[in-house]
Amino acid sequence: PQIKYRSDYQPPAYLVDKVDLTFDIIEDTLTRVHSRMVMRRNPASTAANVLQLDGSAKLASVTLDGDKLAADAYTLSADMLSIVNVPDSFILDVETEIDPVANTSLMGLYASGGSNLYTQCEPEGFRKITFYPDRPDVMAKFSTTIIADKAKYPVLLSNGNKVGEGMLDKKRHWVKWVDPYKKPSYLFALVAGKLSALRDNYTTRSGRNVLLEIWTVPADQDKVAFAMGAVKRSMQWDEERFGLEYDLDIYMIVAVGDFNMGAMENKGLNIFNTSAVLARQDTSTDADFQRVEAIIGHEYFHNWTGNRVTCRDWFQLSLKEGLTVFRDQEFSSDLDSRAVKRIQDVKNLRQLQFPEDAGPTAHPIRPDSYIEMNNFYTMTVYEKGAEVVRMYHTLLGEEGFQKGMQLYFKRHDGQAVTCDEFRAAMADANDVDLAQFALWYSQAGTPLLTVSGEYDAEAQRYTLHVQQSCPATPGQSDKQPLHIPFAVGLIGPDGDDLPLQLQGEDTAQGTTRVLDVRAAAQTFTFVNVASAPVPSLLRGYSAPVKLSFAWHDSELAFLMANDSDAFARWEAGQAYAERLLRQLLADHAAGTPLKLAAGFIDAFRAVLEDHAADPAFKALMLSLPTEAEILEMVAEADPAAIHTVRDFVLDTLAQALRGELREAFDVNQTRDYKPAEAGRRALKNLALGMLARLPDPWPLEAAERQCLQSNNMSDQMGAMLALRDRDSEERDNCYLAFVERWQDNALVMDKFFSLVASSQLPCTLEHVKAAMAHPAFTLRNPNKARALLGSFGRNMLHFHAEDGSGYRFLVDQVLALDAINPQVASRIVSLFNRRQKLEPLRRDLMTRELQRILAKDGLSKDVYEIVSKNLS
Ligand code: BAL
Ligand code: ZN
Repeated sequence: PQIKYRSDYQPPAYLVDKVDLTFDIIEDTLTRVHSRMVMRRNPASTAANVLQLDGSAKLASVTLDGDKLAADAYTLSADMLSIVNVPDSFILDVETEIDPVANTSLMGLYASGGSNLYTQCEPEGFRKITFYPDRPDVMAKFSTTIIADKAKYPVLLSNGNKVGEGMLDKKRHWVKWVDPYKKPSYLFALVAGKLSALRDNYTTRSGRNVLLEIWTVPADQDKVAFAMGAVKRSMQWDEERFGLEYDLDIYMIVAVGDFNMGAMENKGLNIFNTSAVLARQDTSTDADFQRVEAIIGHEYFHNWTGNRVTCRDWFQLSLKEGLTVFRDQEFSSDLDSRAVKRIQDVKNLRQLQFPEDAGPTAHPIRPDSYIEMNNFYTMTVYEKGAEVVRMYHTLLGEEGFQKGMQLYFKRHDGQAVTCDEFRAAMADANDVDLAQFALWYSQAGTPLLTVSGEYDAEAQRYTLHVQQSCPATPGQSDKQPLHIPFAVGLIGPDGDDLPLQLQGEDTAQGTTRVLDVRAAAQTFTFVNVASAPVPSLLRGYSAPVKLSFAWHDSELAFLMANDSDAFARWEAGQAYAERLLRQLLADHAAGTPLKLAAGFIDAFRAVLEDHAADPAFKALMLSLPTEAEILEMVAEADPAAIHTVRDFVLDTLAQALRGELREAFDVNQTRDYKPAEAGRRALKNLALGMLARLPDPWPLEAAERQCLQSNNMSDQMGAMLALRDRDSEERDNCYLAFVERWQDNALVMDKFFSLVASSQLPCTLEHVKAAMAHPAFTLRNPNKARALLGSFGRNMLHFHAEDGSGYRFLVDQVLALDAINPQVASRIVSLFNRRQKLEPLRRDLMTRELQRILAKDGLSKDVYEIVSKNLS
C-alpha cells in the first residue's frame, strides 16, 4: 500500500465553488447520487490541467459543461476519476450509484437499524458517495436535495437550513437543504429514515433563535433529555468562555447505533453514536453521563474549531482535534470538578496515550506519514494534542490564550490551515517566541524530566536541577530539547505552600510558579526558603511528560495529605504506588514473599478517613495505577505477574482497611438518586469492589442486593463489577437478572459484554466465545465489537494467556472483522502493539499470530498498516 507524506503537500489543482447534490433513494440497496460542481482552476496551483477526483462509487455518467463524456474521455481507476485538458472553469455533473446496505464499513452512506440511512465522511468517506476532490482544503458551498418514499423515509436531513420540501408524486417526497457556509466534503452529512425528534430552542447572546433537534429512532426518545440540556450548556459556555456563538438557525444531532466513532461534527447536523447521546439514570452510569456531556460539547465546539476554521490536510488533524478536546476538557472542568476532571484526563493519557507513544505506531501529534488516515484518529493526535494546546494556555494564561484564539479566528475564519498557523496566532497575539514550542508538533515520544533538589539551610536556598530527555521512537532516533512549562511549588514542614522567590527577583511571587524548561539541563534556585521544603512538581500536570524525582516514601505520604494542588496530591499517591509495585514485581520475580509497606496502608487509611474531601477525588486517590499503566513501568513485562502483584496490593489493602472501607460503603449510601452524588456512588462502589475481595459472604450479599434493587445503572454496574471475578451464586443471580432485564437494550448489553470479557475467572475465553453467539451480539456493530473484543484485549490475564489462546482468538476475530469493518478491526489489532514490551515467550506467541494476519490476502490498508508497523 502507498504511504502518504506530509512533505508532499500540493495545493489542489481545481477548486469547487459550489456543489449541488441530489440523492434519489430508489430502494434499500440503491441510491442514485447526482452531483453538479461549479469548478475552476486554482490560481495557487502549478499542476497540469488534469482534473482528478477521488471516488470509489459506481460511476454512471460524467458530463462536462453539458456534454456527456464518452468512456474514453476519462480514466477510471479503483479510487480516482481523471479527465485531461479540462477548461479553466466549468460545470461537471457526475452520477453515481451506491448500495448503502452492502456498506458495512460505515464510511460513506450506509444503512443501519433496518433501512434508515446515515453518512460518515471524515476523513475520506465522501469519495464512497461520489467523485470529488475529497480533501479538506477544497471548501465549497453545498446544497442537498433528497428524494425518497415518504412512508419509508419521512425524515430527510442534511447540512444547513431547510429551504424547501414537497411531493414529487403520490408516494415520493423531496427536501432541499442549503448550507450557507463553505465546507470541505468531510463535513457533509445526510440522514434519511423513520426518526423522532426532541425539539428545543436556544437564543444566542446576539439574539439568534436556534432550533435544536435531537433525532433518534422513536424508541430512544425517552433518553435524550440530558443531551438536550448538554447542548444548551455547551452553547452558553462557548459564548461565555470563548465568545463564540452558533451561526445557523438550526442545530441537529442524530443518534445512530452503528457508528465507528463517538460522534461527528458535520456542519449543523452532528451524527452521534447512540452511546454518546442517550443517557438515563436506569441505563447509564455516572461516567456515561459525563461522557455524553463531554462529547456533546466537543462536537458543538467543533463548529468553530474544525468547521469555521478547518485543516489544510489530514496531517494537521490535531489542529482541530487537540484544540477541541482542550475545549471540551475545559467545559467539563468549568461545569464540574476541575481537579477530578484533570486527574481523569491524565489517567486516560497515561493509560492509553503513553503506550501508543512508546510503541510501534508512535507518531508526533502532527504525523509525517500514513497509509490509512483512519489509523491516525489516535490518543496522540487527540489527547496529547490537547495537552499541547493546554501548554499554550499554561504559558500564556487565560487572557493571553484567548487573545491568541481571537487572532486565529480573525486571520483564518473560512480557511483550511495548518498547526503552524495556530502557533503563529498564539505567538503573535502575545508577542512571544514559540519557535522551540514547534517541536511538540514534530517529535514523538513521552519526554522524561529527571529532577533533583537540594536545600542549603545556611543560604536558605532550594535548588531544582532539571534534565529533560525523550526516548527514540520509530523514525526518530535523536530528539531535541522541548519547551516545557514546569509548574512547581514548595511545601513547608507545616504543610503550607511557601512563597516562591527565584534568584534575581525582588520579592516572592505566588506559591506556584511555571518554570520555563527549554534546555537539556537547567537549574532553578529559590531564595529565602526558611526551612527544608518538600517540592511539589508538575502541578496540574503542566506538561505531558514523565517525571522522576527521588522523594522519600514519607514525603510522598506528606504530599498526599498536604499538597494544595489536587492533581499533585493524587500524583503523589500514584508515585508511591508505582514505587511499591515496581519493588513487588521484582520480589515476585525473585520468589521473595510479597509484603506491602505499612506506610502505604496508612496513607490509604488517611485518605479514607479524610471526611472533608470530595468523595469523587477520594475515589481517585484510592485507585491504583491500572494493569496497563504497570505494564509501562517495566521491561520484559510478564502480564501474569503484573496481575498477581496488583491483586496482592488490593487484597492486602482490603484486609487491612476492611473497617474503613465498610464505613465508606455505609456512609455513602444514597436513598434517592441524585445526579450530583456521582462522587459518593463512585466511592461507595470502590469500597464494595475492594470488600468483595475478602473471603466474607457479606460483601457478595450486599452486592447482590444492590444489583437487584438499585434504581440506577452506576450502582447496578458497581455491584456487577464487584461480583465479576467471584464465582458465586450471587454473581450468577445478578448476571441472569441483568440479561433478562436488559437484553433488548443494545447499549446496556454492551456493558454486559464488556464485563464478561474483562473477568478474571478461569473460563473467561469460553464465556467470550459464548457471548459472541448471544442474539444481542454482532460483529457488525462497532460498539459490540469494542465492548467484547476490546475488553478482552485489555484483559491482562486472559488475553495474555501463556498458551497463546487469547492471542489466537483475537487474531481470528480481527480477520473476520477486517472483511466487515476495517476501521474497527484495526483498533482491535492495535491491542497487540505492546508486543515488544512483553517477555520473550508471549512476544513470540504474538509474533506468530500477527504473521498469520499479514499472510492473509486482501487485507485492508487499516489492518496492514498497524500490523506491519508492529512487526517491523
Ligand atoms: N472529527 C471526528 C470526530 C470528532 O473528533 O469529533
Ligand atoms: Zn473532534
